[in-house]
Amino acid sequence: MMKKKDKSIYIIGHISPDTDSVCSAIVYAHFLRERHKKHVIPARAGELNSETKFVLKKWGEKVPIRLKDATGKNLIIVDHNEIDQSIPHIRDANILEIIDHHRIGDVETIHPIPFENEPRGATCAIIADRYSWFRIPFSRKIAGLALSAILSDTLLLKSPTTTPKDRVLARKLAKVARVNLEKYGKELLEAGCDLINHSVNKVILTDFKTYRKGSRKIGVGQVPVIGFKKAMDRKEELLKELVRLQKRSYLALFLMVTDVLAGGTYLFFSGDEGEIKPLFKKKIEKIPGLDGGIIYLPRVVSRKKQIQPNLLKLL
Ligand SMILES: [Mn+2]
Repeated sequence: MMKKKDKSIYIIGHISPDTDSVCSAIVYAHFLRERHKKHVIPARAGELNSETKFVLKKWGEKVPIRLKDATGKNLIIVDHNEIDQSIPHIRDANILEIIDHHRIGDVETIHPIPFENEPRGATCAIIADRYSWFRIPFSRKIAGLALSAILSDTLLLKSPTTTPKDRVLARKLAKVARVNLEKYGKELLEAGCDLINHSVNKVILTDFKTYRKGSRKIGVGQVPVIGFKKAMDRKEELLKELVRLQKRSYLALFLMVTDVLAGGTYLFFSGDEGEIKPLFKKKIEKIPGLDGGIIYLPRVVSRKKQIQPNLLKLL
């Protein structure tokens, strides 16, 4: 018997999924169904973090199915456009559309496709705009999910990636979702802050991105915290694991420990200190007997806007 071809269209965000990636898939799937597109299925590219679990529970949305391989699948890609951040075999997928708010990466297609990229606070903000254009009303749940994505990615609208349009949109969504923006935003960020209590390996790799040029590869993890005490109590353990992972396959490896309420980041790094130090021009804290180091970066919260452009110089 012939195997039936999978006609479904999966909407999927990046690996190490965050709230924006997951909610973008759900909200865009809902939008497309409203536009009478059939067979659209929101998916996820990995385990959910605790913040996203909190969000889905809060708004009564079920966990999207997990996609482990892109081969032969019809995909709409949200919240990324780099092969290294996609599920395996993305080159063998049929990519139908991309919506993103990151730098233009290296995902290639055979045919021309709709590709919307805008420097906004969250991919889900770009998607929410489409509801307005097509006059599709937000249900309370969809507003709640879109709001969660925006508040998560912009750290309660405080990240420098936040645009004026995002602020207006977030206030509108909060109204429809019937939540207090500040109060709900804090609850959401707090829900994500238990990651620091997990194993050092999980702390580094849960919200993790790699960037590559040829065989040169760097990686940057980020862990949200409220107050630095727990992280700094474990700094030796964290740096040791970072050094171990870096030496295995990375030119340089970083972990941003970011205070999501007060702002500010402790950047743990492992790699060529002579190359990394000039990028930040800040004092490096060393731990005796360990390579790498720790740099305090006041007011830095955004990997994409405040860290990544600097680190890409290493490639
Ligand atoms: Mn995003």
